[in-house]
Amino acid sequence: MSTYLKRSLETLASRNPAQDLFMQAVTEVFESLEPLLAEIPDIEAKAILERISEPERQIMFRVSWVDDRGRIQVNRGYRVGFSSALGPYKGGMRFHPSVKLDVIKFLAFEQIFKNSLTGLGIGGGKGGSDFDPKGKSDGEVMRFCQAFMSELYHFVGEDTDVPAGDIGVGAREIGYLAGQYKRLTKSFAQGVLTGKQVGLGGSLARKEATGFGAVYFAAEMLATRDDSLKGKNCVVSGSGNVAIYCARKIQELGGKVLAMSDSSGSIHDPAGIDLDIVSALKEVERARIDEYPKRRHGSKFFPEQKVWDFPCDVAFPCATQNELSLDDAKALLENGCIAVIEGANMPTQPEAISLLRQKDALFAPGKAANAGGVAVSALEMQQNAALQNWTFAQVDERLKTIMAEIHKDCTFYANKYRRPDDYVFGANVAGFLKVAEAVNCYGVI
Ligand code: NDP
Ligand code: 2IT
Repeated sequence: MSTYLKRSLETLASRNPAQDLFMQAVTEVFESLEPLLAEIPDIEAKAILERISEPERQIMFRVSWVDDRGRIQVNRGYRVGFSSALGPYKGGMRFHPSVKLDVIKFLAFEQIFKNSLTGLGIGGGKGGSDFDPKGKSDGEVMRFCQAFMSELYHFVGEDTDVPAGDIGVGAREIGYLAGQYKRLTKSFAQGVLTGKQVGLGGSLARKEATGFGAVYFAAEMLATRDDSLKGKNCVVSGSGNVAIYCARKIQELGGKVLAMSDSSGSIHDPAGIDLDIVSALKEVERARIDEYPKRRHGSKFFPEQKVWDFPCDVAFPCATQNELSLDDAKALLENGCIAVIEGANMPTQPEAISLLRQKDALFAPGKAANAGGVAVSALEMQQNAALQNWTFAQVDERLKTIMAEIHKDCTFYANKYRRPDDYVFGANVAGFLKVAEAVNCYGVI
């Protein structure tokens, strides 16, 4: 590793103690940049790595709210505006008990390069809270969202920072957040949040976009080996927004989804998962995945198993970070898996990625493969600004084109630097170069 890279990473680690996820995300990107450093001396001369790895702003705030039993609850809210080099901060908000600054920073950092890859003029940001929506009533979720936005509204705006959903934040939460924003600012300001319900100015196909996009990306990758998803056995981890629409598109393209999961375990259905049941359980009833076998003959729930334990051709991690370990990668490869496509953010551990690459399995990193969600968020911003509503087919067509372009960019840089099929390298370099150029053009700010 070059001394500049080494020094940058060491300084960052000492300045950000106990931020392992953030360091994991930065290390992967920085290591990809090694071959560029000699070629572009300005990266070091203009301190691009130092500037790109220090967030422009980080906001943390108290969120006090009252639960259904009249007790006062206190959570912590976050919003990290990492880079506005390419546009307003853009990225989701995560409500999950595991949320801490480290989580939000790694997500915001990844978002910079993902958003750059979309080519749509959006900077990188992320936010959230350690609030746990599980088991909360609708009224509790609403009061929490209102309290959260009562502080956040000072910092967001359609030209400054445009949040959206992530784990635990879907259209319901975005609606409550938008309502409070409207109440506090006395302005309709549709474009301040994306992922809204269609009736509130949301875009058709936003809900589907991340999952669909990941499968479009998978199709592009497989096509480079004259292959497709048709007839492929697939497993998809998670059963939330990304997982459900990933599984739907796999089925539409002729693949079979054999297993899905939630944090309590996995379901396996040899006849292929019935997504209407999963969707009813998860999107409507907010139930647990172990209910599935009660409604579907021949399927089974496995509390101790991950989806990677079931034989498949293609695997789609769509739940959370670091959910696919080295042992999981070994199990996948032993069972004949030929490709892993990340619907989630950073779900595959670095050692697992190395092994998959060594064994010539195709591997798509989240910042490329799951960029469809934020891309359609940007299309939502465009529709809001132009007071337009595009059809589902129009948005889906744009999404497909964007995913194909991202795939092309990744392979272009992978081939240019003689690292064929290295999508991690291709995505990091393609995403980085646009941001670096913009940072340089602004001068020292
Ligand atoms: P959801 O909240 O809709 O679903 C999350 C799913 O992952 C649930 O099945 C959940 O299970 C499972 N999960 C979450 N945390 C854990 C954990 N710590 N351990 C095990 N399982 C867990 O979120 P999304 O589908 O929106 O997000 C999934 C992933 O995709 C995240 O990594 C997110 O950052 C990423 N992503 C999301 C985008 C979007 O547009 N929503 C865009 C791009 C990436 P349980 O219900 O039991 O907690
Ligand atoms: O990780 C992500 O890209 C998201 N959660 C979606 C962000 C967005 O602004 O739509």
